[in-house]
This record gives sequence, structure tokens and C-alpha cells, in this order.
Amino acid sequence: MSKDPDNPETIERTFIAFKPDAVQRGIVGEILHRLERAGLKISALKMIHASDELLEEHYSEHKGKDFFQNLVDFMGGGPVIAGVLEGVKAVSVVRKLVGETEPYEAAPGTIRGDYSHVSVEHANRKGKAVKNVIHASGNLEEARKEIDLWFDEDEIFTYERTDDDHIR
Ligand code: IDP
Ligand code: MG
Repeated sequence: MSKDPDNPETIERTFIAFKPDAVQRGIVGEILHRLERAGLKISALKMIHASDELLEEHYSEHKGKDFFQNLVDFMGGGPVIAGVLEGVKAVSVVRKLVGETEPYEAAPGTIRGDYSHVSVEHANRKGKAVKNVIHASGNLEEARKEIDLWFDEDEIFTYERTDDDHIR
């Protein structure tokens, strides 16, 4: 990837989803604010009660694992708010802001570290998915797959933010 800041190739799009626990706890706005504040542009946003079929495809890399069905049940247990965020190296920037998968290990200051605390061990003992507030694509390839899976092309928008000059 080019290091030239004016090269559009450094601008990436990544997929996020506020999981049902975030929606049900009423903390979506607060968390979205953190992402916007970092300069990430909202290119798409919608509420959706995802089908098992969509979730099984979204998490296809985890098919066959012990927690797979618990994960699908959790993610389909209520509406999620799915979005596309755009920015310089957006995929890794968003993962950094989101923090580690296991809330118990996620650093303070990260979304998962600040808004959740359960351990994988606890979730597995309870037979539940780890409720960790937000999903974010793990890499560029995953981002492309997930954006394509969750959004039609005409649901994704291009526009200028007034602070674009300062953040790119
Ligand atoms: P990620 O969301 O940080 O990319 P993944 O390993 O891709 O983490 O796992 C997807 C989601 O599955 C996690 O965010 C979490 O909600 C859930 N999960 C992962 N590992 C476990 C587990 O061992 N038990 C229960 N749920 C899990
Ligand atoms: Mg993942």
C-alpha cells in the first residue's frame, strides 16, 4: 500500500456492527461518537435484524467451532446496527479502537475494554457467545467480503466531511 497521503489507495473502508448487546444497552451513540471523533467517515449505517443465513455467512470462518451456534444465536437475538466506516487505514484503526476480542483482556480506552469485561472462559461455561459490544472487520479482505454481504452498493455513500482536509 502506498505511503503517499494523497494516494487514494491509503483510504480504506471497513465494516462494523453494533451487536445486540450494544443496541439493548443504549450505548450505540456513545460508541459511534468515538469512531466519528477519530475522523472516520460514516459511509453507511442501518439497523437490521440479521437472519441466521446472513450471520452464518458473516462468521463462516468460525463454522465448526464450539461457540459457532451460540454466536449466531446471540447476533440474531435482536437488531444490530451495521455500518461502513471510511478513512486512512480504516481497517486497522477501527480494530485498534475496538480492542481485543476477549473483553477481559481488552485494554482500557478501547471500546471493548471500556464497555465490557467478560472472559471467554465465563461465556463458554455459560454456553453463550462472548458479548463484546461491536464487530469490526479483521483485515482488508474480510472488510470487502462483509461490506458486500451486508450492504447494497446504493446504500453506501460518498461525500466530503468538512474536516477532511485535516484528517487525510
Ligand atoms: P473478533 O470479533 O475480535 O474478530 P473472532 O475470533 O472473529 O473475534 O470471533 C468472533 C466473535 O465470536 C467474537 O467477537 C465473540 O463475540 C465470539 N467469540 C469468539 N471466541 C469465542 C469463544 O471462545 N466463546 C464464545 N464466543 C466467542
Ligand atoms: Mg473476527
